[in-house]
Amino acid sequence: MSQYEKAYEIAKERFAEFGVDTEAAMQQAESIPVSLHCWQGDDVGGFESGHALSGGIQATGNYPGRARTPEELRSDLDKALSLLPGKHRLNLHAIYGEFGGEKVDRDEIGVEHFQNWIGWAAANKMGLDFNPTFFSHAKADDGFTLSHPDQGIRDFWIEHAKACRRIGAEMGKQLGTACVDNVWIPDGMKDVPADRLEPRRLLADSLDKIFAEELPKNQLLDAVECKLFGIGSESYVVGSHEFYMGYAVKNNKLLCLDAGHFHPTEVISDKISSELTFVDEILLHVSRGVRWDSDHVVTMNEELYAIAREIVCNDFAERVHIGLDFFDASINRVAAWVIGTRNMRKALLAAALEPTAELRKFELKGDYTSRLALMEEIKTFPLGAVWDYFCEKSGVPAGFKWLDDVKAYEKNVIDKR
Ligand code: RNT
Ligand code: ZN
Repeated sequence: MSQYEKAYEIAKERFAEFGVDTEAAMQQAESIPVSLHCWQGDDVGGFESGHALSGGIQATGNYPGRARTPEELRSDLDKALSLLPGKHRLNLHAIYGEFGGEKVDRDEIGVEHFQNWIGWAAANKMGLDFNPTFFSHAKADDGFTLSHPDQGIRDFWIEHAKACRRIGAEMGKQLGTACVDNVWIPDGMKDVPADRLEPRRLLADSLDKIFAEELPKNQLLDAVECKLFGIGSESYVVGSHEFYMGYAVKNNKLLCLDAGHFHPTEVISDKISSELTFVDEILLHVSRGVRWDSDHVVTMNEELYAIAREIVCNDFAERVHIGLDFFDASINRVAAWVIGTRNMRKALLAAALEPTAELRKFELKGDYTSRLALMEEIKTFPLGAVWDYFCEKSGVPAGFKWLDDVKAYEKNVIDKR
């Protein structure tokens, strides 16, 4: 019996005291897909040539060795995935197509540019998710895309988004699992606008055109992502929360909640049950904002636990699509993926280990004293012992040992770039 198994046997009894079945919890935590964002691997660079990252998002830091080619990115992802327990998907942006050195503009992309990714995903038994890229492009340089006053520019981006939906549907079809295609645009203003209405009217119209083509739900799910502000759009964002909430409810789209896209004291965990009262499904961009939408690596903080428990304890796993969204260029990028994704999975496990029935019993009786007491007690329950054993059982390193693997990979592969 390994030391992890020994510790697990004791932990199992602790949890059982409160009616929690640790085996069932591990199964549940294992089965919920987490979609890894490809863009942590190369600072949101992509494989088109020539345009710097724009759109008011920023990957700061200059840690050496970012992936420069699709092969390097897939190799880094393979390394990260070998250290992650549970089920995963991969979330691609349109700029990650393989264009064979040719200039293929955004309105011309097709599934052929993503066929290698589809092959890779199939080999890894993973689904793919997708995003049109409305930034890092000359036609987005003045800060407007789908809500641009110029119809020609709007039409260009509408064509891009339509192409992406078709690509997403084809990914879903080939892989046998619906692709979530998420629309996020940077449109907004640095300073107080004179007209808040017209860009929103234009955006709604562009979205209607994009979504006009019916595509099967078992191949493609459409999501829209709101934001409060970005760099250069501090005073006004066209696609605000209210805008997309309204759009999603009216048109039965998935609403995407990014943890960094609200006021700094506002949390997305509290929004999940509200949104799901009115829309069928939502997408999450689990991220960590530090003072602003800084997209720091996800850590095990209170909000991450809260997000996971809202999903697990309300039985929302089928209706909430979990995506990650962070990009840190100041640390080893593979390690960033591993830390953030292991944390997401660990939080799901913590949620599955929660004695929810017990807590709800106290709540219904109005015994808030016991509710608080138990909530505090479980914070120091032996989650770590179950997690280590869960990793060991899943065939990935338990505890801190995964870092040795990343360090070796850094030395043998990344440092040679
Ligand atoms: C930007 C949004 C968006 C991006 C990715 C790269 O604020 O969060 O989701 O991070 O599309
Ligand atoms: Zn996001």
